[in-house]
Amino acid sequence: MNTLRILSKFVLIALLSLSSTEAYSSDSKHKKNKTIKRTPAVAIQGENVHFLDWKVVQEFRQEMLSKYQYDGVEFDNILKQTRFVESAVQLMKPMPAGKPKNWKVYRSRFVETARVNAGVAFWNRNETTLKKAETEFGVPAEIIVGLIGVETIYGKNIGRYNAIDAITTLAFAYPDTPNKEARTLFFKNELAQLLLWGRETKSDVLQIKASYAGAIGLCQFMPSSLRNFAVDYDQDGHIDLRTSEVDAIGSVANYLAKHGWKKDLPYVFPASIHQSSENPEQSKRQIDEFLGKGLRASLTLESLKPYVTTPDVNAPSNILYGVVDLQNGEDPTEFWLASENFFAITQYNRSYFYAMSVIDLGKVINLARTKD
Ligand SMILES: [Ca+2]
Repeated sequence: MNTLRILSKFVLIALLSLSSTEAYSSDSKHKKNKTIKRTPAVAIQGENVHFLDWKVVQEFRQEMLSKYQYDGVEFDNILKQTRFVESAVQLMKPMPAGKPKNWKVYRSRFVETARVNAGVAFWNRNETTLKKAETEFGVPAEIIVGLIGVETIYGKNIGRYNAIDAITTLAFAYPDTPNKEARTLFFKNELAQLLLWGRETKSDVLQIKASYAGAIGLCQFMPSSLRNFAVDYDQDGHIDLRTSEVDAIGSVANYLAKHGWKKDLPYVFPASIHQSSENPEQSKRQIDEFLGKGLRASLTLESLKPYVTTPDVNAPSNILYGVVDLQNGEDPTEFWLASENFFAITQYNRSYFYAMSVIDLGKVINLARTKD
């Protein structure tokens, strides 16, 4: 859904779950000999810093009033009760350079027994809704189930921050990073969207829970997505991404459909890279150019030849592809040919690892479900 979450997922997991970081350690002897110390609980309550006294907040207030005719009294009332959460700022700081990116390690965190079992249960109790969403939006059940599983393990990790605290803090006190300016604009807009959402739906925004980055509900929508793409799929008169699995399913399907998902289009095919021995530099340049096409499918199978091919004979020749590289630390990089649907998932979170783990988790759950 946004770039920061590529990073935030790692940070959150690293900070909140020592046991999983321990699992990456290849030195199991070391682990046995050492008492595992739990990371201290991250403070999420925050402190009262009188946001209304901040000049930047007053400027934002003026903007809300003039641009959206937002009620000043209401604004003051909400901001008076909004707290500064230092841990949200800390969690936004970039991770120190660590081990090289490793797709297999990343995948193992998301495609694992507990999550697969929870996914099977989720699918079974929402079978009708998932079928309905598939028909209506063209998004297969396995993708929706995979995505909600990767996001929150079906509501288990929904976030315990107050959305307003986290988003306000990040809008006005984003840590000093190279992208601070862009991130500040991003969170200011999300704060505006949250306030507008509250006004439009008569919701008490002080009561909305979120991740430290302000992502809300089973599918972790930012407020702008909540306003623009969430749907009341159980038709009970309001959108509730926190407790309504049906609303979350419809909202994920709608989001993907609005971000380029195409019905019946396959997602990915394994790919082989061919470096020409006659002209290695030229072929490297060509492959790098394919890899540099960004988050979109723009190449035909014909144009990829002879540098990138797939052994899968089912790969349609009349669709467009992008070349995706999944780095595996010291081990060889995996290559895939990805369709527009793969890149639609990257609109949710701009990461190849993320999109591929959504696909893999969904497929594994689908298999586990049909096996029973
Ligand atoms: Ca609803």
